Amino acid sequence: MKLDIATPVFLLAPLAAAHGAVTSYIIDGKTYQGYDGFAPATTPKTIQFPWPDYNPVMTSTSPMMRCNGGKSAQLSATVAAGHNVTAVWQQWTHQQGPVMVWLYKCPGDFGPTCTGEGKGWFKIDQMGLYGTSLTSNDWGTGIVYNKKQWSTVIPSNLSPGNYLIRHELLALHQSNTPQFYPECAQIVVTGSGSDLPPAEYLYSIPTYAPQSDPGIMVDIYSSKATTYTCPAGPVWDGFKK
Ligand SMILES: *[C@@H]1O[C@H](CO)[C@@H](O)[C@H](O)[C@H]1NC(C)=O
Ligand SMILES: [Cu+2]
Repeated sequence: MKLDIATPVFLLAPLAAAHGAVTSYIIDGKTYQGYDGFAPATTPKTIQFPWPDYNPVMTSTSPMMRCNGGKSAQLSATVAAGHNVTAVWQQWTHQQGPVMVWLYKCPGDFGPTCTGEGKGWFKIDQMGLYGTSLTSNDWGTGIVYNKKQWSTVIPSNLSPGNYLIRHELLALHQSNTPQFYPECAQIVVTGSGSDLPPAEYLYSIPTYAPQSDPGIMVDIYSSKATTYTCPAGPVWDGFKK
């Protein structure tokens, strides 16, 4: 390949620095700093699994899909069922594609036995297209673009215990080139609830859907569709009671 010497290096650098990741969480007014993927040597202990950089995961089958590479964190945050977890992105640059928020109930303690293995992931929140044009900014990720935040209610009757919470942005701005941005954190859900979704709402990550899923492999520019269906099905209705 011929080097284009007319392209100054400073114009290339921002491309690498674009995209985004969840960088902190807010629960009941308290901020929990996330992992700093750019200063791993000095990052303090966090509730968030480590992630390498702001770059996307490019295939739904990648091991990076689960938690952007991280496997554990040193801390956890407590949240009462019925309260909100707000994820914060220091930066986010895309406006087409869904937001999906997932939970995974640990069999016991956090750590090596709670890395999100097996068919235990379920959605508690999602927003795809809320308008009628795929090329518009009327998407969940468009809201994240504007607010740099996403708030999700922990279902009020959710069974208490140790959970991983996984925030996933699926960017669809490049035709048939989906970009996934998943990050995970450790939360302790309190309360006296007993709900967990039935088996048909549980997924392994990877792979909750093939790369060919119509909610993943999308050309928003040539598609005539006026609706969009998130991959991996709906949020369980039982949570909305
Ligand atoms: C909790 O999150 C929901 C969903 O985004 C939002 O409607 C609600 O205003 C939030 N509540 C608080 C107290 O922030
Ligand atoms: Cu990007």
